[in-house]
Amino acid sequence: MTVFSLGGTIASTSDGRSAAGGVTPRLGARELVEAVPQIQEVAELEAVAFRQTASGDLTLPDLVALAAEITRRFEQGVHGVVVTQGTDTIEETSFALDLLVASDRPVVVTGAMRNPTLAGPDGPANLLAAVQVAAAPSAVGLGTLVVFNDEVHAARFVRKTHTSSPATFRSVTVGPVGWIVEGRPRIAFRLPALAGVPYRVAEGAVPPVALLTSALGDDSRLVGHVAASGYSGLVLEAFGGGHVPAHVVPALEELAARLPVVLASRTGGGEVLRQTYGFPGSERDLLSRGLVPAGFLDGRKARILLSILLASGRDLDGVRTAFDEVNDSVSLPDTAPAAR
Ligand code: DAS
Repeated sequence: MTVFSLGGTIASTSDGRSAAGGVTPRLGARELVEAVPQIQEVAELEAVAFRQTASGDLTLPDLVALAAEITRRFEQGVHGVVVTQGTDTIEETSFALDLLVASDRPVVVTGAMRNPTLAGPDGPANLLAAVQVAAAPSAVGLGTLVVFNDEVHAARFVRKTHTSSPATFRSVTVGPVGWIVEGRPRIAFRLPALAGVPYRVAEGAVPPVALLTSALGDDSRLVGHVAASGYSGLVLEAFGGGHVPAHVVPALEELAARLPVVLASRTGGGEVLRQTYGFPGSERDLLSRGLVPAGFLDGRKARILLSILLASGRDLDGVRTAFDEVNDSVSLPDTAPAAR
């Protein structure tokens, strides 16, 4: 097994000279692993200090490079990989790895909310649990997972929901796919991996994608500046099931004729509707004007997918198909009424 460290709270300590300066990422994968002797009983490990940063400074090119390293390890026979990093962006990085690593072998991302200088740091327990999951045969074929606070979450659904609680990671739409009890991972249900969708992204070449959120009373004037600002696409986190004020529709239609515009929901749970509401600015209206439905992907995850698709040269049809493929990875029971 290989553990890649990228920084974050799990790796953050003070410089030892003064408590006034706050903690910063200093510990590498080897130090993190050595602090948890129980890990040796689970797996033989290679420890790689890949980046040393706050997770908001990570970039998609960093993740493309990490995915290439992970893929190389799997080709060399490594069974599973653990990535430690800052929690602030785990919901995006884990989904990027889900898309970029085409393998059935487990990739597990974890971190910590309490740094090692505090009472009850959660990093060691999270790291041990992540290694236990990455070593488990039951984790094969599940795609990238986030293991935190003794829960196992699918990267497609998980979000950071609290600024300081160790129970910050939640998957509002589906719940955790499993948990860890007495060191044993229990997988309660299986989501098929996304590994069938091939993405070939050159390191360093990721077109910029804007993310905007609808808000009550906002005139959404930024929509009109997206193309001129050099963005290659837009993800719009709309109200509820995918709704915007009626007066925003012309600007969105105009933009969607030039760039991929993806319609997500700002709610953080469920999926964007397709065929319920008919008012101006409703999901039916917007989809009929060329916007691409994000499905169950929230705005941040939709932005990661759109960025990777544009970086791998997909056109609008290719973008549409890929959003459908990712959503179809979780099958919808066939409950639609028969056509008359
Ligand atoms: N919020 C910190 C963390 O939880 C910092 C970061 O994300 O790098 O790790």
